[in-house]
Amino acid sequence: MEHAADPSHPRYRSLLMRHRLEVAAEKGMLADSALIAHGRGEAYDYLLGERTIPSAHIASQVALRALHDAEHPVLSVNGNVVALAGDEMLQLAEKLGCPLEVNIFYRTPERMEALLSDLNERKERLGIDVDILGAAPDATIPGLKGPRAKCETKGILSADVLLVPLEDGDRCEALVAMGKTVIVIDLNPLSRSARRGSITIVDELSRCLENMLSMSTEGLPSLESYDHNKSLQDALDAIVEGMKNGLSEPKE
Ligand code: PTJ
Repeated sequence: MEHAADPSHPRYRSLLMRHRLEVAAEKGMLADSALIAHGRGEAYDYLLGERTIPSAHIASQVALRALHDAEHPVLSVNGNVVALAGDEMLQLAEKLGCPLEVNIFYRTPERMEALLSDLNERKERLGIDVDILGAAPDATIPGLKGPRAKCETKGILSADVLLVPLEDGDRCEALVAMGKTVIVIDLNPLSRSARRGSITIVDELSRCLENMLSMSTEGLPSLESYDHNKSLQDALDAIVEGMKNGLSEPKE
């Protein structure tokens, strides 16, 4: 992936993520509102101190355990997710031995094609063997209307545990209503997805995936030990704390 700025730049990571979105936009992979969604995420990340807070770390451990213990785990990806962390999502799918499904909110045949071919190129470059689903939807998510309901029977429809980063609130609710364990990654602890998900990791997508990829799947905390509301409240508290102390540590 091309680099937007010198790695020594203090805002290098942020610039790199923006650059990845620019490249993906040029390839026709993104929704028109993708950059707005990213900007909202960036704002929350800034307030969280651009770090993985302890409650997010625990939530990601619980999430990895739930995915690892699942009978049929599936990782769902949209345009922003492929652009920002397509490699890491493929690597996580390989680590778990599960499929990845392209499932986008603003669905067009052109975007599906662009995302599937980008993922297939990444898969080849990384030399990993992962099933990439989404090209042949044969089912719909009950309770949702229109193209965003489309999914594959052997993927999202039959999954017992699903990872849905940067997910739309409606779809998250519909998946939970199907009885699935829905793992959300979302920097906004107040979003409908964050609140409605079964497990929510309030962390930046690529940072969270790097953490999950470095974790052993042994000895992780179980879902029973996870307190969803407390985890979200911790994220809000971290934002408030950061705001109170913000000026004592200058940011670039
Ligand atoms: O590719 P599509 O058609 O499925 O569309 C994808 C987007 C993201 C455009 C679509 O799902 C959308 O509009 O999402 P929302 O409703 O704006 O929600 C995105 C959520 O992700 C927001 O709560 C953001 O704070 C959060 N977010 C954005 N960037 C990141 C993030 N969370 C974690 N890491 C990020 N990098």
